[in-house]
Parts: sequence; structure tokens; C-alpha cells
Amino acid sequence: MKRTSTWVASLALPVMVAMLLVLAGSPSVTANDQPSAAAAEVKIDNFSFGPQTLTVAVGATVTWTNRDDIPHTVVSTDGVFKSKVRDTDEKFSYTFDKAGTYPYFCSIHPKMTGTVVVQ
Ligand SMILES: [Cu+2]
Repeated sequence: MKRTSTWVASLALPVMVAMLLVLAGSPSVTANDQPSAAAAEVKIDNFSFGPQTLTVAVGATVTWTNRDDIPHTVVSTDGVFKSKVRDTDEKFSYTFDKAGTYPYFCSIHPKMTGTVVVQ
């Protein structure tokens, strides 16, 4: 019995180390609370924009992708940008050249709102 548990322990540690290495090596999720210079993504899913507030650097292109199985739009509250109706897996991109706060919503479902903060 003692022999078996020692064998299990000696096997378990290398397996755990290997799993940690695999996890560490996997692509990390982009943190959206830090400004990103080049590009950023917003997913539309289950009647919501995610992340609801996205912070990017001036010059960044934000791409919205509709992961929902119903159509949505991405419309700037201040008229800065306006997408066509986006069906499932369709995208809309806009490049933010000026710093500011850009609230937006879905014109089909106006309770769906989000904000892009450009700094
Ligand atoms: Cu919608």
C-alpha cells in the first residue's frame, strides 16, 4: 500500500508540472482593461456586448463580431459610427482616431448597450 501511494505521488507531481506548463503556454486572453494600440474585439452574444466597456488607445480598430443567432447592429449613440444589420458571425469594424468616450447600442434591441473608451 505504501509502495503504491509513493508511486502515485511520484507520478502525480510531474503530471501536474506538465499541466501547468501547458496552461502557461496556451494563448492568454487579452486584458481589456488596458489600452491596446492595434486592435480590440467585442463579442456580441446573448443580447449583450462583451466587454461592455472596452478601453483602447487612439488609432485602435475595434471589431464587433455577432456570436448570437439573431441579428444585431452596432450604432454609436452620438452618430460616430453605424453598422449594417449583422447576422451570425458577421463583423463590423471601426477605427477610433480621437480620444473620447463612445457609447453605442443595438438599434434592434436598444437595451443592448456598450461603451468604447479611447485614450
Ligand atoms: Cu441586437
